[in-house]
Amino acid sequence: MDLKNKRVLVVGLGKSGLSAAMFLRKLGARVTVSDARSAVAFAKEIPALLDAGIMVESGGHGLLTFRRQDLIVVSPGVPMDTPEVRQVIGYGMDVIGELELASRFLQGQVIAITGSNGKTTTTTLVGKILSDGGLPTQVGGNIGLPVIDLVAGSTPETKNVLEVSSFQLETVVEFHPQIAVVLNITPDHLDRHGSFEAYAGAKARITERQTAEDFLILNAEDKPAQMIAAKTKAQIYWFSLRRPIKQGAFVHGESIVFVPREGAKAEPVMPVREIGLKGSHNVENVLAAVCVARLAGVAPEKIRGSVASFKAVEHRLEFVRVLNGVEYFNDSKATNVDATMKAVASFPRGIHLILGGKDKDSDYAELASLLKERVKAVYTIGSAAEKIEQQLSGVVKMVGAGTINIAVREAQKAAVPGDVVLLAPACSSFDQFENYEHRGRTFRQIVNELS
Ligand code: UMA
Repeated sequence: MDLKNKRVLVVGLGKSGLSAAMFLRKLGARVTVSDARSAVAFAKEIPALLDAGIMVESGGHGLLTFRRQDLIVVSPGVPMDTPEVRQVIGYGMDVIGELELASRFLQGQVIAITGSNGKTTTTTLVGKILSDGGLPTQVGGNIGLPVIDLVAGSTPETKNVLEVSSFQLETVVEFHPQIAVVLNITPDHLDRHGSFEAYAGAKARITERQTAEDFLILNAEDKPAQMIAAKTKAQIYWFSLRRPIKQGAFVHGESIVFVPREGAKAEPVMPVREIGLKGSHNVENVLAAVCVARLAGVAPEKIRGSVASFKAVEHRLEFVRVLNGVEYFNDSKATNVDATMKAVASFPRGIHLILGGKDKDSDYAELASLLKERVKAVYTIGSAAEKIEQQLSGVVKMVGAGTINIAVREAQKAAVPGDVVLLAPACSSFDQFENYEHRGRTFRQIVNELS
């Protein structure tokens, strides 16, 4: 892809946009970035962009800025139905995302991992197993490091382990992972995609360019994943918590086993009890990681050691502290209803649950039976509080806390030894925080200051 002297517009000046703009400029493109936020928000970035010869438009997207371009690169957070974007697509202009741009330059093997929940844990775990196994490995994508930033360090031998989101997959064209994983598909981001079908359709694009030489790893217990199986040309490896699998990984008695091809003997990999992560959803994440690692050539004994020494990723059911016999867990990354259900299901009872944030057209009533069974009280925060209180009224005790600070303090007052205080909010964080990491850090800090 020769971009020298080509006009390229980068839409959105977050992590992806900044990296994409600098990368494109190095390729000799004439780059403009456009962001809806005002210039004040970019006080740090603007001088470096101008020094690099990049034009900056802030405070909104000008329609004319979009018109005279050879290529438009949109950030994942910019919806494809943004009027300016929709209009240029209508004119037949090339509109791609940062993942697509990066994948045109990335060398080596691409291992792409998507799913509504478990992406970051599985991506981190796969990265660890492969690098412990001596393979040259890089990890990036939705996990927080734009894929563009992996290009410079990639060689034909590199294993690029990428967490990919529905937002990124929406704008792929040639993106072609040699190993793709779909962990699960449950409702999320319905405010952005419009319907569950559109969301699942975006996820399915992970396998669109795969051929019979490639591998697609799917969850045998997940119905939408089965629909993807019908569409792919890749060789399918299944994983299951509940049943034996002909080709893939499953739990057999107390152990994880892997069947390398249909008809072959199952290889023992490791006892389930050696997994140092909470919850059965994390066993699924390990099963998927085992499939990837075996397909990448890592020996079962090596996988066992890497998995056993793997600890929870920050903000994913992360243990914070125990105080007066009460355990505090930070699952700020539980940004949808399904993730919250998985977090709640990881503790038998006595849970004080902090719920709320920015709503994504979610249905919180789905939590009702699990909350009845295991949760002592819900503490609502953020702009979704009222909707949550309405949808779950009469199910469990509700405390309208408003902020995370009040929620933690109210939960501390009510909790008795043996209880758990759990931040698993089922919403995004953008109403009160910069992102879910900021929310998780705030929770941790408040908890660590409790006495
Ligand atoms: N913006 C516009 N116009 C718009 C919308 C947004 O200009 O119409 C601007 C905003 O003002 C802001 C910028 O776009 O300045 C933000 O861009 P972005 O939201 O794409 O954020 P990045 O910092 O580039 O981060 C993105 C991913 N964010 C999203 O998908 C929302 C990060 O995933 C990812 O880590 C990063 O790229 C690197 O790949 C975060 C996320 O929340 C963790 N992902 C969602 C999830 O996991 O549920 C999908």
